[in-house]
Amino acid sequence: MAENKQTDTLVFGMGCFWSPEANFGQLPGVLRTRVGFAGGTKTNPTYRQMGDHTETVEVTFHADSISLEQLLRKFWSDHNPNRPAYKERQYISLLLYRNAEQKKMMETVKRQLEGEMDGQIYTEISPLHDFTEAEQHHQKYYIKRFKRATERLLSHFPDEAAFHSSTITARLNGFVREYGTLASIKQEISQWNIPLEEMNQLQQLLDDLKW
Ligand code: MHO
Repeated sequence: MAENKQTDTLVFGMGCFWSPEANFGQLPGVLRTRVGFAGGTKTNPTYRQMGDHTETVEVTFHADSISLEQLLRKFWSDHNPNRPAYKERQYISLLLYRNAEQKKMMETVKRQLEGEMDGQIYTEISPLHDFTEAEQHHQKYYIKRFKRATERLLSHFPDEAAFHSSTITARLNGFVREYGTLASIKQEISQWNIPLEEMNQLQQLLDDLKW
């Protein structure tokens, strides 16, 4: 996907980070995703020792293709923020704003939804300080269940980090989790602003992958 359009990022927690990475990664307008730990104070958190941090997803998106408001509405419609927190803060419903504009939009949409459902939404809205990327095996967790396809895809990237941060990996990670279809990914790719040769290679690759 073209990188030259303006991008924005949103960091949120809505339970185990594997699924929301797949769910948001399949959305047209989303450029890349990664999972990590945020919202707490512990330095250098890891999966085994995340301290007071929460499992979160960082979504980078083209704001003129998908709006922050759309993402926030999806965030609230796709999990239950009323669920009591367990395992301390690991799985809380959490929105982390990067600036005053994001904070305002989060509070506005939350208020609107509370009005619509006539109830309280227990989502914490806090400032984003640090986002620590989770261990590599947690990135694009679902696609890696498909070992042959992953190896095939990986061979098209210079390294694992490039594979993890690519748009096509985000889409396919959603597809294998049954968010979105291969047909819709192929259709979307046909609109991408990339050189024809690259486009043909990508479409061929999608046809060749065995799931
Ligand atoms: N251990 C749980 C959650 C993993 S998630 C990265 C599971 O296997 O589903 O917290």
